[in-house]
Amino acid sequence: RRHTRFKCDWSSDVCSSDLLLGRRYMAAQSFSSPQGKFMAKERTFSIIKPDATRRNLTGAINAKIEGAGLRIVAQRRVKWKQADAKKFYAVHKARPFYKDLVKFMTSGPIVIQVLEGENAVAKYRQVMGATNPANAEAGTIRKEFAESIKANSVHGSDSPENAKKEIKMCFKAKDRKSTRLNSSHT
Ligand code: IDP
Ligand code: MG
Repeated sequence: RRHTRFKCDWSSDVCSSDLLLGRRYMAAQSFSSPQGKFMAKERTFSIIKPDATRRNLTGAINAKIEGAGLRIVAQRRVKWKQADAKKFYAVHKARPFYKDLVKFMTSGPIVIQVLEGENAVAKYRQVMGATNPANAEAGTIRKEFAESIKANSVHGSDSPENAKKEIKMCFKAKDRKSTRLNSSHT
């Protein structure tokens, strides 16, 4: 094996070897809450979309994420090429908004993230709010920040299975070559 294995404290901020080693560690990890309670840990994949980075809302959105008790364990600002967006949203290929969505997601920089916490997938969907900001609940990211049903500021995985796929798709290859995640920040 070419990668280094790092000693992992599951209550700590970042465990890079988890990301690097992939699925093996993704499933049944757990961590301690600040109160010392043993909790089931889950990860989800998040994107801060171009409409939000353009308006300098990365920090405001991250504050919502952290305020909900989710931990940002990986984060990178990137600009997607057409092929990246097409691949990521391939499930929506047949939908009438697909082309426009790909164009939007490549219109500016995005911030890709891995969020971790108890029930992270469902919790983040709740913090995001409904796809259409007009239908989103008060206090959600989309209600407060989204511009439209398309430019709705954030993406969040819709199931733990898709979270794993999306994290692998967006982080693995690049981060294997990177040392950026190779520290625990504790
Ligand atoms: P989600 O992001 O809430 O999971 P999806 O139905 O998975 O919503 O759609 C993916 C993304 O496609 C949305 O977040 C939004 O950016 C875009 N989208 C969804 N529905 C429409 C639409 O009716 N018109 C334009 N864009 C849409
Ligand atoms: Mg979706």
